[in-house]
Amino acid sequence: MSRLIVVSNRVNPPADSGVGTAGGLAMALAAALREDKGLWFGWSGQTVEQYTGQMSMQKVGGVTVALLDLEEQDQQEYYNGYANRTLWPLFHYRPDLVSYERSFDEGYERVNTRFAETLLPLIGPDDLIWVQDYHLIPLARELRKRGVKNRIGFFLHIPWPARRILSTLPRHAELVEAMFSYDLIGFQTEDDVEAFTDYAVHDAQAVLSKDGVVHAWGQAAHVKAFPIGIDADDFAETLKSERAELFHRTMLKSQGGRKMLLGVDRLDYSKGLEERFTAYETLLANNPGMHGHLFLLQIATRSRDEVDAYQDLRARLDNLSGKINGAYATIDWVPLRYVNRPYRRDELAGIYRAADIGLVTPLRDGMNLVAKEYVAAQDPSNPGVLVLSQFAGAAETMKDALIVNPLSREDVSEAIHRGLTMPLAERKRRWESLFHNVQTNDVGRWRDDFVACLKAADLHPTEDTDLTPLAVGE
Ligand code: GDG
Repeated sequence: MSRLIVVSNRVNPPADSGVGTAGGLAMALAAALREDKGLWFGWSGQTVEQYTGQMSMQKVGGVTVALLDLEEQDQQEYYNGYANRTLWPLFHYRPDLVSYERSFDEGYERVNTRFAETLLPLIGPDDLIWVQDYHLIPLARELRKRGVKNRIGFFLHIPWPARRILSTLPRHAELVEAMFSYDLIGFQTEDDVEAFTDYAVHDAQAVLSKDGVVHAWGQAAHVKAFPIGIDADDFAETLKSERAELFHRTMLKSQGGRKMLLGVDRLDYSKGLEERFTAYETLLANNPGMHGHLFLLQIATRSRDEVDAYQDLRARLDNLSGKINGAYATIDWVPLRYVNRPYRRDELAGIYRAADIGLVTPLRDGMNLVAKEYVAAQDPSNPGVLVLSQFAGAAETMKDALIVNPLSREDVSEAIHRGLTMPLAERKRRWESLFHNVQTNDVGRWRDDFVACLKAADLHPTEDTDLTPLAVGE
């Protein structure tokens, strides 16, 4: 019988669905694998002095996991280097923050080779292999070199950049060529699919055929958008838990009748936190009558501390939050509550429910699950308003949010104002449509759609049939 093998950089299924602090990808994958007889393979997050290629198998939160230790040099060159200093900023449209060194590239190739070699003996003849995210783009190529004929799919959780941005990356063509070892390449949005095919057509003379197959470098891959969602049922259960209710009540008490704006993000420059704080400052400056009647709670958990761009961002945010509170706080009102500690998932659910405005304003984001969690947590009889960046993948489907340009402080400030004064009937109408979307396009559907497409994808390499060229974007 065929199994699903999921491969990702880190393997960290939450031990219990309610209490963990796992990020978007971990939550999504654990939910996808829990009911399957699947296997989750990846880096343990540990480093050893000398790489041995040995892995440990364990069962965590109902999921079988196989973990590989890497070396310190791998962590520096592959994870902190190529993945987080090169690809992450580039794919989030920040070429100014990209640092590229050939050693990063070498580390990236080496780790992908190590993954392939270790995974190889675990692969059964009918297994489906599903590779996650930008850390592992060359993995299918390495597996193919070692004779793997199985269907292999790839899903990119972050945006795919415009081709002019991508072509600033040294050896960009090799990176994209490696993607054609997959049978199926999944993106978060139609926009990403378009950006990818645009590159393939213009820079690699690719030909698109009617069935969504892209042909390039003598290979072919199905390319399609699969917008990721949250585990809506699990979230609804979490919301009913005692701890969620406790946090909801505690929050309401601490609000003391004030309106609460809420941001929940990893502390990352792609999330637009500085711009959000500045927009809030503009709201305060333009609306003195609101002083004392609202506050912004920003939960921003520390992330990728070893990368300098993240340390710099932290310092700037400490400064900015201090400046805003210094200018506007009074003896009994703090306008900005800026919190760096993480909260449990059930605690977070209660906090979301208490918020009048969900502020999700990234400068670029593959999808953004916080937007979906915020909607899922609302009280149907008195829902809050989602203010959502046009540059989050979520904006492609969550059209009933107040969509803003996060780079415009006036735009964001006006949307917050509009949300705070929105009549109940409009809030309900918008929320109902958003909630319907969150419930129907949940993580189960994402998994099922991807796996069904992967099963239906032709075995590699595909025959060059039906090569009717199409215009890009068709
Ligand atoms: C990547 C892509 C894409 C945050 N703080 C706490 C906490 N979180 C959880 C949230 C949410 C998750 O982390 C963040 O997910 P996002 O989707 O917003 O963003 P990334 O981490 O950047 O994820 C993104 C995602 O992959 C999935 O494909 O949507 O675009 O960048 O679930 O709730 N969770 C807990 N405590 C916190 O303090 N427990």
